[in-house]
Amino acid sequence: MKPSPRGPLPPHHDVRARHAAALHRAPRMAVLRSKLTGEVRPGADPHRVKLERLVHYAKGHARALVLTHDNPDPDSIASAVALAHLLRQLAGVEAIVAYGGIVGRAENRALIRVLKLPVVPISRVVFDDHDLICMVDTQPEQGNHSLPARHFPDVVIDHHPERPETRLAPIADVGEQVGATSTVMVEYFRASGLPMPPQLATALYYGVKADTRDLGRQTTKADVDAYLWLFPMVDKEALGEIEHPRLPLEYFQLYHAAIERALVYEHAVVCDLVEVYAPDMVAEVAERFMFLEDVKWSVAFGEYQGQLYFSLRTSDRRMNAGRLIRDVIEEKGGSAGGHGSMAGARIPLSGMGPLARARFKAELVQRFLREFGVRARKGRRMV
Ligand SMILES: [Mn+2]
Repeated sequence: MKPSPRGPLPPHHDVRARHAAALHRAPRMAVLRSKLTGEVRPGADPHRVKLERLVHYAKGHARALVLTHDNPDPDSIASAVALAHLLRQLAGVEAIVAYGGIVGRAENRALIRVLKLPVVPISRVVFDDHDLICMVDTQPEQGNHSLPARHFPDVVIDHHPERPETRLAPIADVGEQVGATSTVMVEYFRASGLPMPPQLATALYYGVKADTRDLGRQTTKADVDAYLWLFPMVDKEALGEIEHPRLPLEYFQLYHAAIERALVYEHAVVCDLVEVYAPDMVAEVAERFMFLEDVKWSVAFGEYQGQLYFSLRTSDRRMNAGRLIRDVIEEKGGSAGGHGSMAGARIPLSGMGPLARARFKAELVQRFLREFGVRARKGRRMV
C-alpha cells in the first residue's frame, strides 16, 4: 500500500498544536456557507464555486475517508455516500464511507441493504491509510462522531449550527440553516452536472424527507427544491421497502416497556428506557411521544454499552432544544448536539454503580423538568 502523501501523524500529536498549524495553513480555502455570497463574483453560481473549490482541494489526494456521525441517520448516510461519489467521479480519489456506533433503526438498516450502499463500520478503517478526511452531518466539536482526536477533518459539510473549531477545516460548508445535509449534497450534485444514480437519488431523497419529516419541520426552500428535483429519479419501490421495513421483536418489546415507563408531567413526557438494543431507539421513542395530545416536550433516555443516550423533542418554537440539551448535558461531562426542535446527547456512565446511576438520572430529569417550566412534582403514568 502506498504511504499517504502527508504521512501518518505521530500517535500523540497535540490537537491544539495541530489546530494552530491549520490556522496558518495557506491559502485558507474555507467556504463558510454563510459568508459565501460575499466572496463570489456577481453572476457566478455559488454552488458551482463551492463544488470547484472542493474538487480542487481534493485533487492532490489519493484516498478519502468520509465519516458520518455515530449511529448514523438517513441524512448522514446519504450525504456521505453522495460526497464519496463526487470525490471519485470529479477528483479521481478513492473514497470509502464509514460510521461509528451501529445502524440501529430498521429503516436505516433497510436504506443500506435495499440500495446496497457501500458503507463500513469504523472498526474496519485504518485512519492513517487516508489522506483526505471528510465529515458530514456533524462537526469536529460535536462529539457524536468517531474521528480520533489526533485527526482533524479536511472537509466538513453539515447543516447544524456552525461550531467555532470547524473554521479550521480547509473546506467547511456549514452554518446555513437548511433542513438536511442531503439538501446541500444535492446542490453540489446539481452544480456538477453528473448523472444521478437512482440509488443515490433515493438515498438523498429519504435523507431530506427523514430530517425534515416530510418537509414539515425546519424546512427551507432549498430543501423543497432538492426534494422535487430528486423525486422523478427516486426508485419508488425501494423507497417503500425502506420506509416500511419489517421490525425486530425487540422493537415491540421496547415500545411496550416505553409506554409502561413513560411519565407525563403537565406538558412534558419523560421516558426512562433503562436499556436500549440500539441507541437511536431513544430518538424514536422521544419522537413518538410528541404525538401525545398537549405535549410540548418529550425526553427519552436509555443505556447502550456503558453510555447514557438522551433524545429531546419540543414543539415550543420559542425554545431551542439543541441549546437546552447542551446546557444540561455538557456540564455533566457528556456531548450533545441538535437544533431548534430536536436534539440528542450521550454521557459515559463508566465507574457508576447502579445506585449512582439512578441518582444521576433522577437529577438530570429534575433539571430537564425545571428547564421545561414544569411545576408538578409527580408524573402521571401513561397506562
Ligand atoms: Mn441531518
